[in-house]
Amino acid sequence: MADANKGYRFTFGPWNLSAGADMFGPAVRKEIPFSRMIKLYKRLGFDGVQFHDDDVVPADWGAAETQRGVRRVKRMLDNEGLFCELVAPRLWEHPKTIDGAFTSNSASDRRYAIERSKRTIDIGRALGTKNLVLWLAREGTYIREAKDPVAAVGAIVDAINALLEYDPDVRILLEAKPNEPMDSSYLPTAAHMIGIAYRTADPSRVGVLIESAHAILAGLDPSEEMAYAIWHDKLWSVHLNDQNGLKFDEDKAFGSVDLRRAFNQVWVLERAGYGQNGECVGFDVKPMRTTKQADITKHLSNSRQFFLDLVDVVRSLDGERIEKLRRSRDYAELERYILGALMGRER
Ligand code: 3MF
Ligand code: MG
Repeated sequence: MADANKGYRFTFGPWNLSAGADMFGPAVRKEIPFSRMIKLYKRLGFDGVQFHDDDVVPADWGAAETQRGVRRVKRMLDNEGLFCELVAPRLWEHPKTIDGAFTSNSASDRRYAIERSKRTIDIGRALGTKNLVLWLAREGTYIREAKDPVAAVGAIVDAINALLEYDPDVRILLEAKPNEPMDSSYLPTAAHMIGIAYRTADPSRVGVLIESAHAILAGLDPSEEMAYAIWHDKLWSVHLNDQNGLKFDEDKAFGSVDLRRAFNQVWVLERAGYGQNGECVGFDVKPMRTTKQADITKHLSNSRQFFLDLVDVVRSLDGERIEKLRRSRDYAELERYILGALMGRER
């Protein structure tokens, strides 16, 4: 049977099915309980789930309760034939993370962040994944003088080392974002993160998850960042989505703003064999606030379908022809060929 996912494995986290609350207004749809949400994955063509620690069990639960709760979620995944791709400690909502997590000026708050990350590693292991994602949401400042930006880099490396030491099998995937919620984030791009990965206690266990919109917010082409990480063997997951210029983080459906830019990402991923070592194609997309309850999954199924359609386009291209155009330096003709293929008018 032909593989409907064309050799890729697709994932998303529960927050992708949000109820529509934003900075300016409350929820406009019903929250979908996880027990119902989990049934949607396979139906939508998805294979695995991404979790924040508190998507699995509340952050304030004690050890025994947590263990039981995690086992319950593992059983739910097993029953649906799903796997857990990654877990991420939500280090940006708790009162102890107001001033940042690993870079907070408060030593006891820094300790909280490390303990919470260790607990998240345990949750991940019980769910069958070694992948811990660190989105360093509040590691940054509203004003330069609030923290020492040089020491902050060291504090992040120290925290990563503490986690690498805590679990000799854990793999840490750093997710960069240049701003929001902070005015200015430490380690604003995937390339910054790859830089510090080499300075950790075990560089082979530190990589990145690249989100398209986060690269765009940094003024970069996501496919460029992905290619850079791939060269380092450090592109271990992605959050594909789209972003219309420099504004708030929109998490629009993949390919919905700039189809060429989406194609470039698929071109880079597909040609590099992304996914062949178990990497997943994750999406970080939000339904538009106007979306009705019944249409709540369309941004996800569309994102997956746009990705698969772009895979078809990449696979349909004539490699010989591209090589010839490269050799003759006829990039105008190469551009015509690619755009023609994207419009279904290949000539
Ligand atoms: C923030 C994000 C987050 C992270 C997620 C996992 C809602 O801009 O992109 O998604 O990806 O918290 O670290
Ligand atoms: Mg993300």
